[in-house]
Amino acid sequence: MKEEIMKIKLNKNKFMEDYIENLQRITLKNFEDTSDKDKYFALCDTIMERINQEWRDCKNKTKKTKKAYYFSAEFLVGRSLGNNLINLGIYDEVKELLDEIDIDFESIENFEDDAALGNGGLGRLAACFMDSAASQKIDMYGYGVRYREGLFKQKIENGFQVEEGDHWIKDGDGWSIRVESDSKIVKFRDQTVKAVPYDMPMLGFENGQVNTLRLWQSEPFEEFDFSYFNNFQYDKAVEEKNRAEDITRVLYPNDIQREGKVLRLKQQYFFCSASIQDLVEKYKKYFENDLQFENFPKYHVIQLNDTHPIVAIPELIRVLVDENGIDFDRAVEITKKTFAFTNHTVLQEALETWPKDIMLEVCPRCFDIIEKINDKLVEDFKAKGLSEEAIDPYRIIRYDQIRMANLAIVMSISVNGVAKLHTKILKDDTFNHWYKIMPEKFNNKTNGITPRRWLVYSNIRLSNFITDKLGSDDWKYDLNKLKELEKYLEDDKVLEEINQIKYENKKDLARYILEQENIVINPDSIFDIQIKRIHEYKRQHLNILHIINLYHRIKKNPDMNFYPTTFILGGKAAPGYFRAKAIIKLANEVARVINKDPDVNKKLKVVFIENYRVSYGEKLFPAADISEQISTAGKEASGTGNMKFMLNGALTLGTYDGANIEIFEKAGVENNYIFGAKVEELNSIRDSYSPKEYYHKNSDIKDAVDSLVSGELNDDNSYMFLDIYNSLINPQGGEKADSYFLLKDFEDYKKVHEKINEEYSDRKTWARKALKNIANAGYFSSDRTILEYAKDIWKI
Ligand code: GPQ
Repeated sequence: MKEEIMKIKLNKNKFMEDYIENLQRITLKNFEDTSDKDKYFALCDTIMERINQEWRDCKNKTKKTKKAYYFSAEFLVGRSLGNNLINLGIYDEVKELLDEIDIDFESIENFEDDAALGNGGLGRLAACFMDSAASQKIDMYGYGVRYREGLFKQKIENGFQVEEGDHWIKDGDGWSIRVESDSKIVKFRDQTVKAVPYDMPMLGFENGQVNTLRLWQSEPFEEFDFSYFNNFQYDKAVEEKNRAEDITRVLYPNDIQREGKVLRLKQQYFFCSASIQDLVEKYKKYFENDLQFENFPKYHVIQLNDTHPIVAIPELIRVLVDENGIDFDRAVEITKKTFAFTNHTVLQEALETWPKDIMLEVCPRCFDIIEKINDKLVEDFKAKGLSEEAIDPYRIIRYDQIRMANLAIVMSISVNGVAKLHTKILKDDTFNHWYKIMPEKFNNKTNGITPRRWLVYSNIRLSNFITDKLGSDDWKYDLNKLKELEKYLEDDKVLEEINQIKYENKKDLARYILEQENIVINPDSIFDIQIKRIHEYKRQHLNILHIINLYHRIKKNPDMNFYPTTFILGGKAAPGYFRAKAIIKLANEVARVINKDPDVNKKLKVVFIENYRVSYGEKLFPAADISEQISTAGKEASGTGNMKFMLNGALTLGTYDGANIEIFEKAGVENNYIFGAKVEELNSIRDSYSPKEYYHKNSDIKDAVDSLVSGELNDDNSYMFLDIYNSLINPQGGEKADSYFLLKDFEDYKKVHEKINEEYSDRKTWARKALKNIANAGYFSSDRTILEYAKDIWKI
């Protein structure tokens, strides 16, 4: 690996010359008069110029080899400046150069808005995969949507979440190239639009590889209808333009939950159609003299990131049949060899089904094609002697609903889950009927994260420490090398250094939180952090209920032995998810009450981070002592935040769920804090579970739950706290009480917190556990994950 390393050679004088020139060219101002924002954009330009040649070389590679195409409705890239400099190997040099002309790198970095083109884990995984594929020199193209508005910005007003728009490119986009000439026409039943690609370079880590993330933007097919304009019908003239632009105007802000809206299917069909046309067109050009569509799968594998891009399957068939004269059965055979499907959750509400009438409204030809596939499937099952009832779970269309996952499973070479337990549940339960008849398709690919963004860039102190201790930075290319850090497990000086690094990071975070949230926190306290989308299955309310009870206990017993702790929570709720918003209000209200109480606020602090996002995460992960991963067992497919914490030396406080289990396996259960019921136990008690029993038997549970309705906490008459209370022990309208088993796990959670609180004061033992986690985080590099996809599924 190391031989291939190719930092771009930085000609410092030329870089500065170009930079100043760019700055003046784009602003028409003298250097002294340019703003920080100008300086940021000029820096983007100067970097883009430097990667242009390698990017072109990578795009125009003439080798006829198989390539992977990652189709995803979400790519949660975050900021690119720092990461690109890191991957080019010129981060320190550029920082110094800027310093010489009195430009503070950090302040111009803050002018970059996060590219928040995703909701959470699924979108961030896609971004980590782009980094890793380029870093592993795997030819993988990302295909997605260029939303004008990314995920909403979260404001906290009086403790409530308020959503604001995120027009992330209003001042420009320093990292994309508009490739007008590659535009495609996308036809819907009622409208025709132009899909214009914006290409973002995806840089490999110091290896000269530049892959492409191609994001499509919807524009009117004809810019302006002058016939209306000339007739003084201005409104009508712009109407079509708006209707076209609507398609990629905004990212749907639901994590997990799907929304059966026409516009959402339009978005999906829009980017899938443009991408498929792009591939077929290039293929035809490439193999002009020897065009055989049978060979299409020899050169293409399309990985479907969950159900969102599945409509690409009928679209490929449509393009082959309708536009290239291929016979239907042949087109189906070609398509079946091209796609692979990743599932990211077992929660039923995420498995997309589209009503027939919506699909007919958006892309009627795709419905035809799906119907044909379904008819053939049903016919085959009947020929094998299956009863109507036995066929039901396999039907792609049932009761006029199109079950996208079933379509993907039938039409793919591979179906994978994202952590061992998750894949097991897919096989045993969610897709068991499929697994029984096609076991060979099912496989696991445990998720990973890119160590460049999540350690090299965001935790410079720890990164330098590792390089220093290992005597080289080879670990950045092969994260398994971190294992060698284990030789320091008994080295007191090194353990002390680890604590010192964490302490410095905590001081940085404390400063940042004071700036951003106006809350003072103590870097000598335990930093216990839960950051992720807000969802009942992730159980932020378990965390908060525990904090409430802890607060009461400290208040009652001020001399109680207790290591000061700062609980930090952050995350966005889907705008229409009332209970998730209630959880945010609860966190803020508990923070308000506790932080102003002089009896406890030396020992206990609670912070709800406003607008948690990738760039805020980069400051939080390095500063955590405890990583809260407390989902109901079986519900979190994998989790990836858990891996970011581990890599940065936090200990996991977690349930036996998702990739937590693999973290415990690698780093040792004794070096983490495990609690709660396992999935088998929950399955066995699901029907008999009575949360009320736990409530009545355990006074701490009762204390915490009652505080939701006692008047101690104020929800400003929103009835939000009552809603949470009801969900736990007084279910309304057919809902099941405490379906995420908070009360069942509460006591165990409380005990494990007590253990943490006690053990934290043994600083040396703690550092040893942290080191054990860091040293064993290598497996969770997305380099490993992407290599597994390439080898096992893509065969490239
Ligand atoms: N995930 Cl289906 C999302 O972030 N959004 C979704 O729509 C679906 C899944 C997450 C999942 O909840 C996490 O457990 C995974 O770690 C993550 O996908 C990446 O696989």
